[in-house]
Amino acid sequence: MELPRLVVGAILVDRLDRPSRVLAARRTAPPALAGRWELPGGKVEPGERPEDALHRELAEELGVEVRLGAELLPDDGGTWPLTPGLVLRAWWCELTTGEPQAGVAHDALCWTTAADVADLAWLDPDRPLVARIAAALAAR
Ligand code: 9L3
Ligand code: MG
Repeated sequence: MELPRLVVGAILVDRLDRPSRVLAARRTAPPALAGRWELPGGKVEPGERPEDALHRELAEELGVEVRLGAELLPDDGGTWPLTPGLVLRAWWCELTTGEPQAGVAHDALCWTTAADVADLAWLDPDRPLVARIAAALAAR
């Protein structure tokens, strides 16, 4: 049994210390996922540190640099399930350089608040994270 492949995702907020908005990104591919919203990110390459992979993915997908904050951990302290062969880890982060631009991976970006973040058609496995994010945005 192979270890699941790691995917990293960004909880990109307007500011780490008092977040009120989080960035949602609408996928273009594959067809089964196109049109659904996600926390931007992607697969960690072999030998790559997860945090480095997240910086790389955000540069590639959105054209930005970020400062990483805390990891959003599930209640069991492990990873968030995606599909049988994939698990997700996600970090809070804020912009340090650039404004996010939709590139090839996404066809729309949206800054959402506690009031509307849950209304988007999120990827199913991102939904438990979105619930936690919405609570944090509401509690600021
Ligand atoms: N995935 C799910 N939620 C996310 C991300 C960034 C990715 N927040 C899933 C979608 C793909 C797989 O992980 O099946 C790899 O993502 P990518 O490399 O295609 O972005
Ligand atoms: Mg990606």
